[in-house]
Amino acid sequence: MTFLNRSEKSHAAPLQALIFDVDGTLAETEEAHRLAFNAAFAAAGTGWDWSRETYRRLLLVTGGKERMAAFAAETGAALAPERIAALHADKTARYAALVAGGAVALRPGVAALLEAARARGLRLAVATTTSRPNVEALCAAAFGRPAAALFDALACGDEVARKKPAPDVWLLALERLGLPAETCLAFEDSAPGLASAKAAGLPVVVTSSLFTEGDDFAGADLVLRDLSAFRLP
Ligand code: XBP
Ligand code: MG
Repeated sequence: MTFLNRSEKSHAAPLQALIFDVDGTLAETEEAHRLAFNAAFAAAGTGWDWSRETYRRLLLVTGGKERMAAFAAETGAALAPERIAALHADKTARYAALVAGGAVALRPGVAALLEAARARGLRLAVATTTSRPNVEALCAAAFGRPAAALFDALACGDEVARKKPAPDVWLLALERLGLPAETCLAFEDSAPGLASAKAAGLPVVVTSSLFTEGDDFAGADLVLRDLSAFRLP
């Protein structure tokens, strides 16, 4: 499937960069996040254990710390911010160990698309809600290289005031690329991520993922099951 050739549109700016969400887009990472959350909960004796069904619902709250706070609020178990931060730090360490142990692979078509983009002279960036250590863990496991060797710009969740669906992290990626939104193409897997990228003025390709299959992606410029059939304009 070739993404609609932007030059077919009048006054379409030439494509200069691809910007990727990470979780669910570059790789099916959310199951590893879920296991890491549950392992941290067990170690801390919280009695929490998020099923896939519960986690799918909780993913509407972007950001692991925000997600735990939302779950605590709905169960009436108020958790102090320090306790949430400590739980999240433990979860992040456990997630990195799972990824380093090979728990997560790139989704179909991702490596080939990154390579084709580089061959075309396009720039590459990341705009994700997760934290930089998690991006580094995925890049090390999937590419054997640090994130900065693969991407020209990275914008991560804790660097912005408002997480997705706010546009902040995409705007930060555009700022770091030094490019206007209309010269870039965004790749996402979730409805909050789609809303975030659209709010930043980007055209968006959505590849639904394990926890977002069947969600409403109205407004996306292209919706695919994965990137194996995607071709650059
Ligand atoms: C992913 C998220 C993150 C991950 C967990 O959003 O919302 O919170 O689920 O990672 P996106 P953290 O795919 O839009 O980047 O625990 O580090 O937040
Ligand atoms: Mg995502």
